[in-house]
Amino acid sequence: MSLIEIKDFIEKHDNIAVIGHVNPDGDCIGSCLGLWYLLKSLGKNAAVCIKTDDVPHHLRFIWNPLAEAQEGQVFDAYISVDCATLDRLCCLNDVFAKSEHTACIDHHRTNSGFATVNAVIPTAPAAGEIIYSLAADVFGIKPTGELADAIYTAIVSDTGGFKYSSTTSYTMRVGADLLDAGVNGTAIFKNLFDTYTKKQIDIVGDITSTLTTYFDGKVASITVTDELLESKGMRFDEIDFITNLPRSIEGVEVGVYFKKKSDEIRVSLRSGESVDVSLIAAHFGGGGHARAAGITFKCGLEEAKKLILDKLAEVL
Ligand SMILES: [Mn+2]
Repeated sequence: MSLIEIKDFIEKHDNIAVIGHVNPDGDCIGSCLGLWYLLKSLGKNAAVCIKTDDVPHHLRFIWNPLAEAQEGQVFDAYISVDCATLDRLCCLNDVFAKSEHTACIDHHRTNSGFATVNAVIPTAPAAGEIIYSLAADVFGIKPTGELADAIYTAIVSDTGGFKYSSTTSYTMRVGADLLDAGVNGTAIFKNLFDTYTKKQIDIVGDITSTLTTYFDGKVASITVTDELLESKGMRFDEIDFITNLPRSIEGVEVGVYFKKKSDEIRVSLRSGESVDVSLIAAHFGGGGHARAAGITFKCGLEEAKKLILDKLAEVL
């Protein structure tokens, strides 16, 4: 299905909920917010179903609390953004599953198209790029101001600053258009990639002390527990910046970040060129992209490590 159908869908409804995924990242926050600004400019009642409290520390600069859905707010349509599966929606899962007025805007290849109207474009490196196309090419609204800032933040986040292999020449043209529209790219880059609290720098030593390599250095892992974070008075989203660290070691094909969070283990996989980690994630019921994917296990840390390392042994 195409973005034209998303346009028809939006035109048919007046009270629209925009829903992101659990553990929202920069693409999720920027894309949901971007769609919200677009819907507002089209005269729609809309809200983003992401709680202001759940917005990660490094994304607070872009978030607009006015976008947050109010308790008991009534909607007649639902659009999921940047979310690969129904059970990863950050809220309203049951309502979404039952409603016939649902749409999905996403770029995850593993997305099965769980809404009534689906625009799943796996060649887009970020959902933000799809929001740009929807605004500029389909609605004829060239993003400016807060809409442009939100989309730029989304794209820069999911492309690692236009550097991942998912970045296309079109992505760069979208970036150029957004800069022409007045986006302060330098400020957004600084907020996303170059601003740390002293606590964040201090904890890096604790985290790198867990660094372990496997399979002749082709795999490297780090492990962070909620006990460590509690002892530092920090939240998991404050250390998102270390996710790519194991993968960045010379010779490493797959970087693994194990997070022990109360009774579950979250695993983030990052790969170089040879391993499609979305297949590994999908094997365990997770999802993501070829170069970046994730899984949640309901088991102990050592068991999760064994499952992942055994699977990696098969594919390396
Ligand atoms: Mn994304």
